[in-house]
Amino acid sequence: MQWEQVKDWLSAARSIAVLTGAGISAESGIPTFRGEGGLWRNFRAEDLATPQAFARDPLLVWEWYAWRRELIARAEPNPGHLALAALEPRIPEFHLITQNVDGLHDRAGSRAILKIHGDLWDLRCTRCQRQWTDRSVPLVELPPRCECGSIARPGVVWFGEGLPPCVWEQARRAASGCQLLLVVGTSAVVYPAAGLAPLAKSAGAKVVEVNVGDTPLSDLADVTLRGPASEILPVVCG
Ligand code: BJW
Ligand code: ZN
Repeated sequence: MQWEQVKDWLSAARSIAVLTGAGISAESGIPTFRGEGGLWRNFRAEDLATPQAFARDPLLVWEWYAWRRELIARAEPNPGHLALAALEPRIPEFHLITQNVDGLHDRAGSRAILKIHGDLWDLRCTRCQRQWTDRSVPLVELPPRCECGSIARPGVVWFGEGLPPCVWEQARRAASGCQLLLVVGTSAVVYPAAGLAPLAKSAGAKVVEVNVGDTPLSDLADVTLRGPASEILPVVCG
């Protein structure tokens, strides 16, 4: 059975990388970007998660983030996040690469987290570039402002922006050096993150996908486990 096979690979591997996307947090009650319920006021992520959208209407973009901050503040890590956190200390070389900005991996106890799309709780000044963390929900003012008086933006990566170079380099290295890449809950349509699985595969790693549906990676994966991450991960990582 495929689940047994993956369980064996996970317990034998000395070097594992995991790539997670919004699907791992779906069962914590956080909407994914592209599935059902992923829309906020009929906007797609591609309409809001861009520097152009923010320049045009910072309040609208901040309202989306304020809505998400409230949902996330109320959410708890689910058994999928917890299973990855429990796997980490058992593997000599373990890297968790996440596209998620919700911080649920941190709250589940994961340590080596590479946040390639940033962090929702970080803010950055659009003028002086000062960065800080603000976990208050709701935010005191929208859009939030820096001490210097200018508008702040969320500390996340939008379409058309580069990923944090150092974090991205570590993610690339983790994917190209691992024996097994576990890809969990991502539609694998957003680059460069979606390129990590082909990179791992071409470097000789096994690729295992965990997803409720098909993705462009499903054919490349050595094994695809179909179902909710919160049910599959506790079994295969256990
Ligand atoms: C479950 C489940 C359950 C549900 N259990 N599974 C090459 C080709 C084409 C385009 C490009 C390219 N290279 C770059 C681009 C442009 C662009 C891009 O990729 N566009 C495509 C959409 C076409 N990429 C970029 O712009 C990136 N930057 C870049 O490339 O810089 C270099 C550069 C700079 C300047 C000029 C030129 C090049 C940046 C991408 C940033 C993405 N940002 C966002 C927002 C982050 C902040 C925020 O959260 O607000 O990141 S967009 C959004 O999508 C977010 C996510 O991290 C990302 C991926 O989404 P994810 O996680 O996969 O979620 P979903 O909803 O798509 O999928 C959920 C999955 O879960 C589904 O498969 C479900 O089936 C599954 N699921 N429940 C298991 N219970
Ligand atoms: Zn400032």
